[in-house]
Amino acid sequence: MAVVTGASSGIGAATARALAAAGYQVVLGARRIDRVNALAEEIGGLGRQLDVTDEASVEAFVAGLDRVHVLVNNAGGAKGLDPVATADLDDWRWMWETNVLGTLRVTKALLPALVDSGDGLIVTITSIAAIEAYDNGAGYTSAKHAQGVLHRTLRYELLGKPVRLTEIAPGMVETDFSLVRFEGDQERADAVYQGLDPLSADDVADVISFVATRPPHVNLDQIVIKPRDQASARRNVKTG
Ligand code: 8X3
Repeated sequence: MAVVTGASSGIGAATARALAAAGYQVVLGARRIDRVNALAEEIGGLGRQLDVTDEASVEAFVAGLDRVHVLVNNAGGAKGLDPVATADLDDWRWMWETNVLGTLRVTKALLPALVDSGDGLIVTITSIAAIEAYDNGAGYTSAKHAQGVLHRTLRYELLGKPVRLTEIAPGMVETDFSLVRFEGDQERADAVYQGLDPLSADDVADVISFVATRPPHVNLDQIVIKPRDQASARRNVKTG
């Protein structure tokens, strides 16, 4: 069984599809229950409502999931692109709650089921923002760094237990990521990906499916995946 958070759209939805195609029974979690149910039906999986910022919601989500082979921590995102000098505290709170504490809550709750499976895998979708800092991005880069460190710490703490850990750190992927970051401003979101060839959610899901189908002794620790047109968070074919 594979569990995917943030499975209603983007990388999460594409990953749920890819893991189902690889033969997994997939449990899809997201706040938008109609969307996860529709996708679950399409791929023969199970949709369940999940708000990773809410302890009770996480508890209800994991109830009855006793043996989990794969957990994909995908729920998260960015809000705003502001310099530290004018940082919006609510945006920061949202980013830390979803990316960092959300990953912590779900991972903690499913850890016993992952160990009990005898061959567990935790895939956490961070970002190149978990590795680099960039101007106006501190709310997001700090949250992604923290999420990355949480995940990498577990790699040490679980040594000797039958659980693998893979961090996937994508660069530009065309999903509704920028639409959320810019609060629904479609023009501004589109401009991010115009003039270059970004990754698609399927490109990333393909790699996650590869990771999940390696034999149990093979641990892909960290995978950075960017479009050819992007060399770093701050440099792409448009910026030069
Ligand atoms: C987002 C990475 O390169 O779009 O996680 O800022 S990038």
